[in-house]
Amino acid sequence: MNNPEAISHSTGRSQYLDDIPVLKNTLYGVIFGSPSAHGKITGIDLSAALATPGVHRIFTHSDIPGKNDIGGIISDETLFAVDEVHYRGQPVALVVADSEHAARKAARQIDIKISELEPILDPRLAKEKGHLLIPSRTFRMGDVTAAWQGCDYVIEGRADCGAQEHLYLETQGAYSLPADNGSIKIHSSTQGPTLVQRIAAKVLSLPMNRIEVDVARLGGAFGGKEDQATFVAVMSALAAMLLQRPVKITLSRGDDMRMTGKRHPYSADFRIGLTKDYRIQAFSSVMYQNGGAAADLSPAIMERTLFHTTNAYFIPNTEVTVHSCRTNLPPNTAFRGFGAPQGMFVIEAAIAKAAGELKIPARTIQQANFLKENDMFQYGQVALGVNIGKCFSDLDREFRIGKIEKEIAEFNERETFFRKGFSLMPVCFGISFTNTSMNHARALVHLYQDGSIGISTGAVEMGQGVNAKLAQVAAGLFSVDPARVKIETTNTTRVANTSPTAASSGADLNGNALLIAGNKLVERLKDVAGQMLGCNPGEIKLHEEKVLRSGTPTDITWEKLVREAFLRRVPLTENGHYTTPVIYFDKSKEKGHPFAYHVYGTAVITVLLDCLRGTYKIEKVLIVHDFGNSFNPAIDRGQLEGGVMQGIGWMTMEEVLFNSEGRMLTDSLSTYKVPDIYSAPEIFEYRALETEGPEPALLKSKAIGEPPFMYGIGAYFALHNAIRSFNPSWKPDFDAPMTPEKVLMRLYDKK
Ligand code: LUZ
Ligand code: MOS
Repeated sequence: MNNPEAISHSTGRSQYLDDIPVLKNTLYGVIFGSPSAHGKITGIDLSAALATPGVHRIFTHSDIPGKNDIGGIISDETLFAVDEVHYRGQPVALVVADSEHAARKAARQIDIKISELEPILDPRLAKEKGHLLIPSRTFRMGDVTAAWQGCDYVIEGRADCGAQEHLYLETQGAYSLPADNGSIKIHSSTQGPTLVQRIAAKVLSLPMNRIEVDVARLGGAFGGKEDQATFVAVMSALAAMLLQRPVKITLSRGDDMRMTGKRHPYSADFRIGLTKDYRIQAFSSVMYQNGGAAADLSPAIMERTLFHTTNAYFIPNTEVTVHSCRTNLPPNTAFRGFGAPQGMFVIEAAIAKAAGELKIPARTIQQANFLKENDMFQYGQVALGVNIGKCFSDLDREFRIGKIEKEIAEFNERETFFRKGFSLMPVCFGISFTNTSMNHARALVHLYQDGSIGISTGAVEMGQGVNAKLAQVAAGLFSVDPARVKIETTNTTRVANTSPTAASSGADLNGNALLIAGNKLVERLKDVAGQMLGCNPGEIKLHEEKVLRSGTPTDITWEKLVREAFLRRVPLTENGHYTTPVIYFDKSKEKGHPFAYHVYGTAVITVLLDCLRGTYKIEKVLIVHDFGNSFNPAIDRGQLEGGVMQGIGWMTMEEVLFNSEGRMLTDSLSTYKVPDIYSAPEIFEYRALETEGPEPALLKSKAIGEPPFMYGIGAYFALHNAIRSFNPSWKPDFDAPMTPEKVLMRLYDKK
């Protein structure tokens, strides 16, 4: 089934937040952000701004009726700054006016006096000064200290990777309406409607039932709207409540880029120990996560890093510590992969460094250490259904890895100013929210008396196709035409207490809840059909819009059956509640079974490097991916291809830069380069690994949102290898992204 929304998206008929018709007394908000990265507010003069034509009111922290606290995990973040500012762009005030233009003009008139303090931007420096967002955590297995002695080679190094801008096409926004009796309705572009509801309730001092959050769909999110849609939504709700008028806020692209957090940059020291036959005996690392000025989701992201530091390898002795460092940057946040890509970059860098020193291909080490069935992860979970070896051998069989390497070696031998590079990138990614208590979902299913179907779940459609998947599941369940199914908006009054649509688990969690609700209705309809036909309901089957009795079609159609059930006063609404089985985690021991299953895959990436210019082309991306038993290959393909390109962007060209005062230098698309059609590989081929798929995955079709992102890490190491081939005297470092400038410097670095 293709995505039924594809046509309405591409013809502009799908409604996004900005397409909601506005009421005529709507006001518009513009956020005034701190002009300084760190300082004390010594004065703020709003008079000129308030005198600007069209301005209604300017809100600051003193207007908040409830708590000035928007922290999702820990309470360390305000909606509006009080007496200190901790990053440039930190919201200080909200200007509300007749038009966005007037509000923006007024915001420029706000006169704020700040006594400057020194900004800290480097996570290592922050750690040195004791600025941590939360206590550091360490995951251990075996005994690294003892293990180093048994290693034939011990190699040390450092790896750094940069931030990444989400660049969702639709910027952050919200539209809030005063509703009956002091209630507020918020249309929000959020991945987490319940989070918006909960935080709005806290700030507005209302019970949660007075706040309704509705989400039609998002124009992209990638994690950027898991937590950071909230402040915009809560500000519009606050203004709507206090002014008793509808208030809309849509961030400009520049404000969005400057004010919101990004993927966390990490800086890590590593040590890796190998035996003569290239078995990794020990790995240790200390990682400095650049968290920005408040915790946001950093604690959970730190945790997912710790879960993914050995990627798809078995390493018997490991010890990894992550420090979550508080710096004067916007609070960094969720981004596709959620800390796992950063962890995987470090182990891949360690392997690349070891390979370089031992003068062997990295692939030799990678292959010698692939995870096997029943191996234990460093967090205590026993690996079951391990497919990494099979992904690799299929990849080799399909695409002849040895032949690709040989062609590259010959090319590099022959050419003067061009080099090619090769890398292998295995991926093992755990599926489930690492926080066990978030792994649950509900679905509400209505059968209408004409046979049409309305479905509400907690899943938010953000372009990933979850609505299409849910419609397909429902159509399969009732055996009806998918056109009968409507997936409703995600709304806190219909489905409450939801987890954000995140962690690649939107389809698994909400789809399984839908199956539970739907199957209850199917049983009920079979009873009705049994009564109508005077037979045992066990003989009844619903098949392609018809009722079958013992396999033979009857004259009862789907429509007739539903109508009859209605007339017989049978309830045609059901609710389903799903919780992921088995999973748990004990934080006091840092051990448990946090993931329902893992997604595996292996990629080969090759690049062509122009050694005069430092420019390059991604030539080939070849993948064998473990989709499980994919029930929608079209949507899964979109996620795979998009994820890989986004990963390649992070590793090769997307560079978020701040100056020493904490001012963002890359706040527009002329200074921040994302992959475009010209960056796409000339050859992009993938195969689906043939497997059954695990039970907890929706219809055994594995989660697809995040895992493919990490194949993109291979692009970095392919470039790394091409540079090494041109400049053998280069002392390799690991500092992503590998932009053309950095490539050029390394091609001629003779130190
Ligand atoms: N969000 C979250 C996530 O709250 N917990 C997670 O484990 C997670 N993983 C990936 C992406 N978002
Ligand atoms: Mo996410 S990084 O919101 O799954």
